[in-house]
Amino acid sequence: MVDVLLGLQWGDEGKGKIVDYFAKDYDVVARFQGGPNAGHTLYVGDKKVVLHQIPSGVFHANKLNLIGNGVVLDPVTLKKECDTVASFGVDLRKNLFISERTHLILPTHRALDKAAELSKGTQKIGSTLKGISPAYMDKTGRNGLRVGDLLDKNFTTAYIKLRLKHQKLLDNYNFAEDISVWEEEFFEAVEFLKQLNIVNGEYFINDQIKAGKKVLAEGAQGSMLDIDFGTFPFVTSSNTISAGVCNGLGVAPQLIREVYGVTKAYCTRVGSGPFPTELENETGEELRKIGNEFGATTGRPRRCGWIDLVALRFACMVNGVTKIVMTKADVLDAFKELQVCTSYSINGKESQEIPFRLDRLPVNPVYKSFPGWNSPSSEAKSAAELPETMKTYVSFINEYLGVEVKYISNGPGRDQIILVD
Ligand code: 2SA
Ligand code: MG
Repeated sequence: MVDVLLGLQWGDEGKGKIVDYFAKDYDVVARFQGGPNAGHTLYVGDKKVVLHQIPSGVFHANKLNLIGNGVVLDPVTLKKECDTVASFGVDLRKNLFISERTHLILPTHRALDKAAELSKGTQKIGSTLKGISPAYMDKTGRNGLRVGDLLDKNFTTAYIKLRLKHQKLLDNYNFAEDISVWEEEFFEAVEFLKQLNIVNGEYFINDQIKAGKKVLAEGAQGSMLDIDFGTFPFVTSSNTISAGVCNGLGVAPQLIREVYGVTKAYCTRVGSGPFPTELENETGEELRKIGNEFGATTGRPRRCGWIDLVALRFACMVNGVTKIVMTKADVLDAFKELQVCTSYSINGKESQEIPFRLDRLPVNPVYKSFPGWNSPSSEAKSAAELPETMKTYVSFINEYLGVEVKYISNGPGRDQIILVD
């Protein structure tokens, strides 16, 4: 069986910490989409580590970690990440596996990402510039190169052929940067990658499942960034929702059991695009400051706002969420009053549905206000110790969503998470 853990908002819900916490109960942790655009922050002892492509179960001994076919993989970032992880004494040759069907991010993909973003001017998506969209375009355009191709003696020829195609596109964009240094790094990293466990990912995972092993599929970004269901075009290029697990790993839908949806107790977004509950004021700044809301990959300040139940209920629906994990509840400790968005007012009409193009409409969030807990909730060790005001806030959310918050994370520490019954 496979359990899924994914983000319900616009990413950065704190998935890394939660996967790290859940990993002890699983045998395999697998990434099924996204790539080095992800930034999953976790703590090993008191050291902060940000993972981009390696699954967040990697610091647990005897757990296997799979980078699935739905991921786009940059060998350069992977090598750097592997070096970091290895410095903690982890032997990646034993516990990291990579699907041969995983598409590669090439240096020209990064260049194309940059060129395309620049050409969009004020309409830019706010891409992390890691080459994600061009790599997925080459996948669906049936041009891309995959990890398994690295083992073919004709890889360099195939690379040069694709590079020439990319060069024409770059010339169209008048992109003049020299990427030869990136290429040098790339080929060095490729040699490193070839030494890792490259496997047939779909047999690997299904054999594990048949042998009774438990798999945790780790989502990256968030549901509202899904290529199909997110706030298109301000989205990433993969299926971030639970359906992505099936085609990103090669597992059948009936093998999926729990879908854990992670949400912050408030909301953030990094990059461009609609964000109805955004607070472009002091409260928003306070959330950013207290929550340390800066991109884990790019360092960009994240936009902050109140929790949006319209978007959350939509995310629960398309994912089939069975349990909710609420993170960063302690960030709200200092606020006297909290707002919860219960509907959108669009052209004077109230709606509880996500419209076709959220970015083209004047959307006013309708709020219900709650008293804050105004106490240091991060010290609570059990549900009984959580402030009553927090329980009221959570109960309202449970009822609205029709799915219950089962875990509340009240601090960055590995032990700061509370099971709510
Ligand atoms: P891309 O790079 O092409 O996938 O960007 C497209 C949009 O998706 C957003 N996106 C993200 N949003 C939140 N977190 C992400 N990961 C990093 C983090 C981001 C960072 O954990 O903080 O460090 O800035 C992530 N990755 C992609 C992106 O902002 C675009 O809106
Ligand atoms: Mg993140």
